[in-house]
Amino acid sequence: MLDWKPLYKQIKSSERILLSTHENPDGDGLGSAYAMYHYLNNLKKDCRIVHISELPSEYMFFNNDNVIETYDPQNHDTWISKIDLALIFDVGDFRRLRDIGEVLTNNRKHVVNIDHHPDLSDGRFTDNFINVDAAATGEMVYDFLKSNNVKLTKFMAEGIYTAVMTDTGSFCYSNTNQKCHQIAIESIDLGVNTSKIYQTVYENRSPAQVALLGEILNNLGYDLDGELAWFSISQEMMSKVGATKKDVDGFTDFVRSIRGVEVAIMFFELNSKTTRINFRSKGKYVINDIAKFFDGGGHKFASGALAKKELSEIVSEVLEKTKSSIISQNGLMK
Ligand SMILES: [Mn+2]
Repeated sequence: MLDWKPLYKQIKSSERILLSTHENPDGDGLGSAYAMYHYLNNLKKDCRIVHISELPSEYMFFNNDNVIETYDPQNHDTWISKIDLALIFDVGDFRRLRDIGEVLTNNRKHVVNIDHHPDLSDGRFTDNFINVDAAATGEMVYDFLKSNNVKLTKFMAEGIYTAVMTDTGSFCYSNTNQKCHQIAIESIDLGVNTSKIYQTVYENRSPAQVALLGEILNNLGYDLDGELAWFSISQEMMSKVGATKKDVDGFTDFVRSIRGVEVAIMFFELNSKTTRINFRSKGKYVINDIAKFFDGGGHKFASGALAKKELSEIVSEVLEKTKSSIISQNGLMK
């Protein structure tokens, strides 16, 4: 169990507090910040949620009261220069704060990292609250609030529930624990409309996204008797169907769901020199050390990396590395 007292003290002695998460935010980062915002708001703190990316359309329900802002230097730099504290959720890597991170560093701000990703020991965080056993950062926000005997409100529960739902694949992935279900129980008790959140987040696919899924399913690669499956998304495929960057979300999980597949890998060509790699494992093989080898990181069974290499080149390197890792892990199991 983490000792949350230092964070509580820090919050108590702070007036202006910034809340943020990583670029291309997901339900966990957004929901964690949202839940914490409502707690701080109840304490009458001058707090703002400012993200580097725009709020994705499926998370618009977090913004009914217009509390979520997209970073704009003219609008935010002066305010950020005066904050007492920044709380950063689920970021994985300080660099994923982009320009917000630069402003915080340049102003020597007290920046607290609250995260369930392993610590990358980036010295730019003043304090780290890390729990790699938490299914979601939202679970950690729940722990923090509970350890301070805070009575959850419906708003806080909405944020925490969304965080846990999205990071556990709707309470299905292997990281799902008892507390996730406890959070669901409390959220329903507080009147959170859980099926509405599910629909808004997941049943909201664009036709371009489905067309892109069709393309990748026609070009899946398999190896190691079907335990390994992978696919590539080129910029050409993207423009053919009119897809955008965020349309690829969830594809790796989908490919992992194929019978017999233990590890799924996505190669996503961001431009001619950069490829994003996503690794997903069903749990038989650990894959974050492979991501680490390519300068990335993440959880044991869900990780990623950003390679400064062109698509075709990195595909063969990663496949080779992954195959030898799976074979050696198999050897250890015997
Ligand atoms: Mn997360």
